[in-house]
Amino acid sequence: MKYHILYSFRRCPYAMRSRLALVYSGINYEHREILLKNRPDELYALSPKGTVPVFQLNDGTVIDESIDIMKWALAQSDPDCWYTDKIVEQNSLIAQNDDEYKKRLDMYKYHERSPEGSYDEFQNAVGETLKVYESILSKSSYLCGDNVTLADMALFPFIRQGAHVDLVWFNAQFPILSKWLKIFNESELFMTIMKKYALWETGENGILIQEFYTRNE
Ligand SMILES: N[C@@H](CCC(=O)N[C@@H](CS)C(=O)NCC(=O)O)C(=O)O
Repeated sequence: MKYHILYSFRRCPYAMRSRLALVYSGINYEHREILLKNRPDELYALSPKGTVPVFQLNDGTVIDESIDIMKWALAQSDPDCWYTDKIVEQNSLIAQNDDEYKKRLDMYKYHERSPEGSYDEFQNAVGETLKVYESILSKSSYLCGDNVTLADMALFPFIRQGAHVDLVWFNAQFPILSKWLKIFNESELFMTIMKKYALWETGENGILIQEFYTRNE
C-alpha cells in the first residue's frame, strides 16, 4: 500500500476533525468518500464497529477512533504546537465533548425522535455546556489558552452542529463563542477539508489528498 487511506463522510463531525488534523499535519492520504447509509464491506473488514472515520496506515495499521487519528497526525507533525501544552486540560475537554455534550447534542438535533423531554429542555442542556465554553473564552482567546490547540479543533465540528440547530439563539446567548466559531468556520483549513468529493466505489482509487496547510502567524 502506497498511501494511507481515510474512509470519510463529509458531514460527519468525527470525520471532519480527523480531516482537519490530517491536512494540518500535511499528511498525504487517499480519501474514500462514503455514505453512512451505504457503508462498504471494506470499512467493516477494517473495523467491525463500522463507524466513520476509519484510517488505514500504509503499513496496514487501522485507527478507528477520530481522536486517535488526530493524535496520530499531530505526532507526525504539529507545526503550531496544538498538542504540546495543557494536555490534561485538553483531554478533559475532549472527553466531556465526546460523552456528555454529544449526547445532549443528539437529543437537541433529533428532538422529534426523543420522547424523554421537550425541545426547550434539550436546548437548555446543550446551552449548559456552551455556557462553560463562553465563560472560558471570556478569559482566553481559545479553549486552552491564547493559542489554538487540539481541543479547539476536536470540539469545533460539534459546537458548529449545536450552533446550527438555532443560529439566532446561539449567536444571542453565546456572543464570544460565536466569534470563536466564526474563526474556524471561515478558516482556509476548514474550507479545504469541506471540499466535495465523488463517492468512492469498490475497486476504484480514492482521491489523493496533498494539501498544504498555511500557518497562522
Ligand atoms: N467514537 C467514534 C465515533 C464515530 C461515529 O459515531 N461516527 C458516526 C458518523 S458521524 C457513525 O459512524 N455512525 C454510524 C454508527 O454508529 O453506526 C469516533 O470518534 O471516531
